[in-house]
Amino acid sequence: MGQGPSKQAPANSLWSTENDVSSSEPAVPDIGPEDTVIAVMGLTGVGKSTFISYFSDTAIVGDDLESCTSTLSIHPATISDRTIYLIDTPGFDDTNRTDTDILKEIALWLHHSYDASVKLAGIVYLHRIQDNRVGGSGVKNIHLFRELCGTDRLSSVVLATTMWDTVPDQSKAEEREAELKTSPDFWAGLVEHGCSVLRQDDGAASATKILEHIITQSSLDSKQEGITLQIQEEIAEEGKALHETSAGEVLKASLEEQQRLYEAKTALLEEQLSKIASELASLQDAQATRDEQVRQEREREHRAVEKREMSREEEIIAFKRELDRLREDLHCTRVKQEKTEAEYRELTSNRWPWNWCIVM
Ligand SMILES: Nc1nc2c(ncn2[C@@H]2O[C@H](COP(=O)(O)OP(=O)(O)O)[C@@H](O)[C@H]2O)c(=O)[nH]1
Ligand SMILES: [Mg+2]
Repeated sequence: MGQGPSKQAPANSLWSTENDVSSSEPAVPDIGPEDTVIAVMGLTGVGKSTFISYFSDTAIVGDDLESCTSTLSIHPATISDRTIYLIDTPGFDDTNRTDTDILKEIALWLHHSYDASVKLAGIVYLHRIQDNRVGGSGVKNIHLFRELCGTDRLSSVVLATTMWDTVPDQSKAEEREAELKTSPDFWAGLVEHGCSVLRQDDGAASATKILEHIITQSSLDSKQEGITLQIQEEIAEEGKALHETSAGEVLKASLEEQQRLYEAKTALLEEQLSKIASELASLQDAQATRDEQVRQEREREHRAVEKREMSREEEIIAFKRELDRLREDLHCTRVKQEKTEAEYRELTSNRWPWNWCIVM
């Protein structure tokens, strides 16, 4: 069914305070005002490329986790013997790109289409039936889409739910679908302004019904004006920069909310960090005090040992002195004794001194 290679749209800057989109290269080559162009939008992984692949062999279907359609691409497709162009748009919540970057690319393409008088015949907005979680990216994406569209001539916009084959409980899924249609947080406003809610639950068959519905709705438009989205008017007619458009405001609010969450988390982490740091400091203080106590205790012990050692040394010295004194005393006594003995021996010897006899 495919009709040649897909066309990649160039990425240009739109997120500036000065609206400089007019200076960018046109991003809609080879499509003219006469062509039927239908954009396929929705969160990453909802099945946009799969939807397009039923009509064109140039669509690249991603696996479950990684985002595959990283840039906007144009796919010639055939439906009921008629050639149309399906625009595969990068989904928000992409693993590799920011939402701002993606909104910028989609807005830029829409702006250039508008400038080149290429009107959208319709939009297929895909949503996973299990993605109604409040606060989840599915809901944020719906808000963005609502603001991207505005409220004008939305009868050829189809909101279609995918992944019906993965829901374990059919009745719960039907409740979710009813909630999507009736809740002002979801699609109620879009339905009020003419969008249809259909199911993409039967592969090529349901996809064909969706496109036929759009083509029929579009042909009912007598002026064949197609859809002019709010974001196209805001940029082209009102000269707004992307962040000043309604969709840009939604993204800005979501980024601000995210920033507030991060700030709160940072404050909490900083508080925990300073608590742990002060606990660590008081532990270190206690450890330093204990170290000082141990050091002082060791010093005291050391001094006591030194003192004991010193008094023992002094005792030894005193003993040595005493010993020396005693030795000296002994020596003197011995000398005296020897003298006395000698004297005694002399006294008691029988020998008379000869001069003594002469004198006698
Ligand atoms: N079970 C189921 N898987 C689907 C359905 N539609 C798409 N997928 C799968 O979901 C994954 C993402 O699809 P893809 O078309 O690349 O999503 P995109 O990011 O929106 O283009 C792929 O593995 C598809 O085969 C569906 O209706 N049911
Ligand atoms: Mg894709």
